[in-house]
Amino acid sequence: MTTRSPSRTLLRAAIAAALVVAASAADARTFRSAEVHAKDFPTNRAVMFMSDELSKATGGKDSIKIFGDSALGSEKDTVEQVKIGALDMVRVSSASFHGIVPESVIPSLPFLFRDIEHFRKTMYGPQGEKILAAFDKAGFVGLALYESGARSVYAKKPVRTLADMKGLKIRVQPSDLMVGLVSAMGASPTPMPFAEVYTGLKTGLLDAAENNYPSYDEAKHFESAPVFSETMHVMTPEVLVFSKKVWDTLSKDEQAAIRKAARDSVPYYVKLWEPKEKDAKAAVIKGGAKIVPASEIDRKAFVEVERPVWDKFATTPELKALVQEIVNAK
Ligand code: GTR
Repeated sequence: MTTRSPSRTLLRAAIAAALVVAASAADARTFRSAEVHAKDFPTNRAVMFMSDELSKATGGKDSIKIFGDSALGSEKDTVEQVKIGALDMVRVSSASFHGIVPESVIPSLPFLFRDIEHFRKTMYGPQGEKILAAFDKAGFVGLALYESGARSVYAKKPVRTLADMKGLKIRVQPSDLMVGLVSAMGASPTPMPFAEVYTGLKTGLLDAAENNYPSYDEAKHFESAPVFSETMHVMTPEVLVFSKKVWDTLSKDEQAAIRKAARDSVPYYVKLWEPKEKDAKAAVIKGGAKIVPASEIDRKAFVEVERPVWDKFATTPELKALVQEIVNAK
């Protein structure tokens, strides 16, 4: 007489269940993305939104996991990982691509944009599309640009004139353009990753840095560099890129779903960014920072010394034409 052992039935059921999980796990993809900011920062939240949209569009198959707070390294490190396909995606400042994608330099030309409207019209329009498309030949898929406000100088002392910049040891993003930009102001640039700036300022290795209000607040740079002078010298966009190596393994439908989710994250991001800038400004003032308003900056003199920087970095006829297109956009 053979009796079916209950433990064998259970085992079968368990194996069957495991196979179902394995099958869907093989199909499902969780793309890994890197980020230097903390979880609630607008760039991070925009990619979380993108992940939800992507998941909806693929019936729960694809999603994105973000490694924030520079957990996977500096922006330069993570861009290299994306290049070789060790990492699927990254959200960085487009300054991290200055040495890799020549077109990415253009929106970082000092004093290029007249205001945020001019930035939006061009960077969320045809010129932004051109810049994103240019990532392709460098082995990346450019998915979206996001505004990042204007970057300004902060130090222990106010900066109103070029004389105030003279000899200032100032941290810049690792980019030749950023080195050229602050050198033209008479300061002494030190390129270093974002995560190291807090200690650099604290120990006195640096006198100053430059960034927007939300980063100044988040990274607590105001503790050691409590005077924020609204020089507003550059409006470098953030960029979201996918690894071309990984991209080429995806189906056309998946690629389209990723592109759409990234695109749809832009208006979502802008809605978060606007109040974030205001809240961050209020928070740093509360934390003891002093603001030198834009009206007190000798902007004309700053603009003048930066003109040669445009010629130095917009070198080819194509790049010059892109600059003209942006300048002419009304
Ligand atoms: C921020 C930007 C970061 C990072 C940082 C920096 O504004 O969001 O991606 O580039 O600046 O200065 O390193």
